[in-house]
Amino acid sequence: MMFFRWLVFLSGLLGAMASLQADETSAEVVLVKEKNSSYGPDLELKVGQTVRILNAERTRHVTNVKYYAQAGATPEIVVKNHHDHPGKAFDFKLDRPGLYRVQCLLHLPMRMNIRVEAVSP
Ligand SMILES: [Cu+2]
Repeated sequence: MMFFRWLVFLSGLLGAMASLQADETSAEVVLVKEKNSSYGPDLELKVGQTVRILNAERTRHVTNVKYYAQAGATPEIVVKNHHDHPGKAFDFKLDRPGLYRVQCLLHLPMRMNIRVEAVSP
């Protein structure tokens, strides 16, 4: 009986550790799939997270990412004319709070905003 309880405790502990690891990984890297010439809905993320853009269709895309520290600020180029080949992915890191605008050069309606919040200490 004692052994059985110990086993239940141990498997619960291992399960908790496994889910913690999975959460940490998924929190750091956020997957955005290019599909139907769209990046999907706008996102709200945190400083330190990485965006992974995966071209999940056969069409080629050319991604530009601009960073705005605040509304009306001069944009800063984060990703310039990245050729997104079908089946391939690339990453960029959200290293500051503000707005990141993702835009495809080939399909002008194809765009997405990522609002990035500072991480509270
Ligand atoms: Cu495109």
